[in-house]
Amino acid sequence: MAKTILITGATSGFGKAAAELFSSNGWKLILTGRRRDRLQELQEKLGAANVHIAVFDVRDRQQVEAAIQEIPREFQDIDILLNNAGLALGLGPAQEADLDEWETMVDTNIKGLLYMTRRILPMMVARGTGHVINLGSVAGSWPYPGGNTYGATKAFVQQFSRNLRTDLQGTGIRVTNIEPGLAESEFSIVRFGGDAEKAAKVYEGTRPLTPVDIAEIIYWTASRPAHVNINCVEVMPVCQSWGNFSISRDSF
Ligand code: NDP
Ligand code: 8X3
Repeated sequence: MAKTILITGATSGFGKAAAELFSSNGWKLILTGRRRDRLQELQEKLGAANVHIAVFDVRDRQQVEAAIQEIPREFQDIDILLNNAGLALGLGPAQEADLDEWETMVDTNIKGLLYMTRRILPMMVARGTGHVINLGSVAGSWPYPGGNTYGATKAFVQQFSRNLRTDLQGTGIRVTNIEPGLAESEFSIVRFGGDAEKAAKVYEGTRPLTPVDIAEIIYWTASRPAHVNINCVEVMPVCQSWGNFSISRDSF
């Protein structure tokens, strides 16, 4: 019988690439996001019989609840929850940051992920099978200037993923945190408030990870034998690594 994956943030980037890859491997899909037109387009492309779409904002508990309740019977046995919806806003120093942007990142990357996980987990535990795959980031482990709240939300995702594993001990449910570095998607366009030119500069002269690279890692993680849990995967493009400790001179 075909397995089912629920993907948050399937309208773009990693989520969309994962939808295409899992679909090509015979999976049934529940695709979510706020942009209905993109979800409909994807549903048409991948085949309506195997794709259920749900348009909602992960930050809204009521919308999450309603969307899960409306999942048709034939899609209700969810094998994978891919908590992918997320965003960074801004790259300025903390002392100049926009508090609304910080709140949006917390509400999406942390609270949205919590709403989804809390709602789906009991269904997995009842069935004795399931896999929660979260999208963390290298920013959850490594600081960089301007990473402030974004990185901190991903540090939450990292530790929440590990803590989930301890709570789920003995249930057979798997948990994985995928932690990518530089990857080209709509991520930087969103980060810079729609400024595509500024976003393009982030990737100029680099060979970043692609959404397909990440989708393949997600698929590999999910297709390990049932007794194997990949706790986390940290992945960067070859062109990226860490910087020096920075030291300011003639000041503090
Ligand atoms: P994209 O901007 O291309 O995709 C983000 C997805 O999240 C979209 O489908 C968007 O859908 C969805 N989303 C955002 N906010 C909400 C919301 N409030 N409710 C529902 N869906 C939402 O970025 P990526 O594919 O690159 O990012 C996917 C994940 O990977 C994110 O969690 C990101 O933090 C993480 N990541 C990205 C990296 C990168 O360099 N690209 C590296 C490491 C991690 P819609 O707007 O239609 O709602
Ligand atoms: C996205 C990667 O380095 O821009 O999580 O934070 S980074």
